[in-house]
Amino acid sequence: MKQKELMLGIIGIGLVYIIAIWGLGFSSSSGAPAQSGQPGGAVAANPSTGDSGASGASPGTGGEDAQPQEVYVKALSTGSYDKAEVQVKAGVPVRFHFTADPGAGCGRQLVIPDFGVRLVSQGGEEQVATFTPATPGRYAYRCGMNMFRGVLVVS
Ligand SMILES: [Cu+2]
Repeated sequence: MKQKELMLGIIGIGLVYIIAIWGLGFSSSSGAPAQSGQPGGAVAANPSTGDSGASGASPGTGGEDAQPQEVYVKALSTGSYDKAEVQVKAGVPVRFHFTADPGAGCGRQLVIPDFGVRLVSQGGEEQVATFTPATPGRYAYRCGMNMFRGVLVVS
C-alpha cells in the first residue's frame, strides 16, 4: 500500500514538472514555435473570415464609411430579452432591430433613453431604429417600466 502511494506521488510530481516545462516553453518562445505547437482545434475558429454579412467589405475595421452595425433584440413572453447584452463599436451607425413576442406584454415597447429610441412591436413585427453611439460605455435598453433589461455595450 505504502509503495503504491509513493509511486502515485512520483508520477504526480513528474506531471507537474512536465506541465511547468511545457508552460515555460510556450511563454519564452514568442512566435512561430508556440503557434505550431497549439492544439489543432483552435485554428478553425477565425472570427475575421467567418463573416455572416452579405457585403464583402474589409472585416472589422471601423472606417469612416463603415457599414451600419446590425443588432437584433427580441422581447420574449417569458419576461426578458433574448440577448441581455449586445456589443457595438463607437462612431459607427447602429441599426437596432427589435421584435417582440405578442405575449411579451409591456416588453413590446423598447426604449433606449440615452439615444432617444422608442420602438413598439405590437403584433411581433420588426421595428428598426438607427443611431450612432459616439462615446464608449454601457447603455441600457429596456421596456417602458424597466422590467425587461438589456445593455448595449459600446466600445
Ligand atoms: Cu415592463
